[in-house]
Amino acid sequence: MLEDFLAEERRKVEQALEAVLPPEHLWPQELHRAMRYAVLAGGKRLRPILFRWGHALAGGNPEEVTFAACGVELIHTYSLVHDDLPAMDNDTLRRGKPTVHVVFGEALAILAGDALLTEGFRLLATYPQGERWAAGRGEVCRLLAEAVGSRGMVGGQVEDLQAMGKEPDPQRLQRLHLAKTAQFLAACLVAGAVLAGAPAETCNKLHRFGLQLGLAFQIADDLLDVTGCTEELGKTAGKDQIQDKLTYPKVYGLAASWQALQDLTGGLMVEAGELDPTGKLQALVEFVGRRRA
Ligand code: GRG
Repeated sequence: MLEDFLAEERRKVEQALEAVLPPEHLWPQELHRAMRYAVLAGGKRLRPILFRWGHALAGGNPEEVTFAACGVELIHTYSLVHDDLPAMDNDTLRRGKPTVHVVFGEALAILAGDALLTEGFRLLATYPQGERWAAGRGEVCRLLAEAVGSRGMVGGQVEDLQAMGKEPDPQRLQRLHLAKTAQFLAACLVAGAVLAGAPAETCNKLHRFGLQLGLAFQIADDLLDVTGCTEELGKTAGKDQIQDKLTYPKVYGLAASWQALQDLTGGLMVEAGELDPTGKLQALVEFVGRRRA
């Protein structure tokens, strides 16, 4: 049931991504090829799925927000393309394929990332179409801009780079994980709910839940970097240790990090059951807790 639900969600998102991405035969062809290569290379599609489920939980029809949800996947993919650049993590493998700068060159990778970020916000500002969604679209753009800007993901990326090689610091780690990963995931869930006209109380509840889910997601990511293999992850394993990144295992060790992940997902399962009696949010929590890639 869990696998079927997530597979079906992914299928719908992939289909919509295919439709919203600029076609390769249109000028500028090389840029569009790079954008499509990055986005259609695969990935879990967790952020658009959270967006759709935030909408469903607040009483909306998720099919109405799929194009908007594609916006967050484009924004996410821009961050991966830029993160892999030589000036940042300098990685050659992502989603099981050579990274964008390896295939298209560094300049085009920078520009493809820029275009994906811009196009992502264009989708959020455009969909769903129609006057009755206008206020919701504006609010969604605002809250996502906050989550991925200097006080969110980009700030987290700066902290990530600056914390390399420094002493383990639990407070800094928490701030880094919240900013780099959790705020964006939480904002995706809330954005869907905002488009369904959810009251502030519901949005706040989903935001708190999304932040915890984001922390669990990032702890799992830190653990997978140590325990996963490159083939399964689709990206180079063991890089955090090589680059001496500030991670959960670095601060707490492996056993305590596993325990923290179990504790967090245990609490999230209970909350997810309360927020969503259909069990689909619980399916997402379970996926985050036991993912292998
Ligand atoms: C370059 C502005 C800028 C930000 C980069 C997202 C990010 C910040 C860096 C990527 C590296 C990383 C470990 C980030 C933490 C968030 C995270 C685990 C991203 C990977 O997301 P997944 O696992 O990727 O959802 P897929 O490929 O499944 O979509």
